[in-house]
Amino acid sequence: MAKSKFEYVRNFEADDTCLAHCWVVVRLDGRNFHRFAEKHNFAKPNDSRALHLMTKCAQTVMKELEDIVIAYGQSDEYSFVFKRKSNWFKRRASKFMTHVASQFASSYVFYWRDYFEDQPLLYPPGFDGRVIVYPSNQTLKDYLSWRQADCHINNLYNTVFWALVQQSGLTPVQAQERLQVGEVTTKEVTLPAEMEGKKMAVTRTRTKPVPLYCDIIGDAFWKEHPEILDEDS
Ligand code: DGT
Ligand code: MG
Ligand code: MG
Ligand code: MG
Ligand code: MG
Repeated sequence: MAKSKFEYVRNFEADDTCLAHCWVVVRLDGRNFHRFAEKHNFAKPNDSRALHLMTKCAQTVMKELEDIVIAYGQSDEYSFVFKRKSNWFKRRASKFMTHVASQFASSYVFYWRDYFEDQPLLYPPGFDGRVIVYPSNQTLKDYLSWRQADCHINNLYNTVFWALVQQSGLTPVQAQERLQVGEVTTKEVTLPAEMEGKKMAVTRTRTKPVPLYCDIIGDAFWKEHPEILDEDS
């Protein structure tokens, strides 16, 4: 093919290839969802419509895009893990990130009415994205544990804090003292089924991502689903 004299501008493109053999994680986060939640009358602290819409979008991303082995979401964020050996778009970080973000954002608008029947969408939501590369199974599991621990800290604490203040009449200081628990640890915990706010989608096959609501910090989940981290899957 003939080349024009302008071809050289390609050399200005930065190389953003993700390091080989590493897990590639794309994390999305809703832009200014503090405001978005208020304007759309999200229930506090957890709006199940909003959380289930997020999971629907994550399932759509997993179905439409290649090589995603697990996704974990909470609040206004979702993380997507691409398999170590993925060579999708030659592992270019910008391709991973922009495809996930745009597919997720368009799904959020597309499926909005299925979840928010009586609440019109008032303006177009946006999501930022970042790419993080993890070199081992342990660092990947620690990343996911970090996000779920963040979920526990925010949800458990906020839920109980506001119940103490709004329902039991404690002052914020009294509620905070009551909830003083020292350093947060991330050992295995059993979550009450009715606790909304932490959600994750796991896929075993290309075509059917299944939403699960469970602990991923302890070993039990990873022992039950060895295929997720399987080098050859
Ligand atoms: P950002 O991400 O820097 O653009 O700004 P925000 O406002 O999105 O901040 P972020 O992502 O740290 O915090 C998420 C916000 O979304 C937080 O203000 C609470 C809100 N949010 C997320 N899920 C729910 C929910 O289910 N109910 C309510 N009421 N608010 C929620
Ligand atoms: Mg933020
Ligand atoms: Mg946000
Ligand atoms: Mg957030
Ligand atoms: Mg094109």
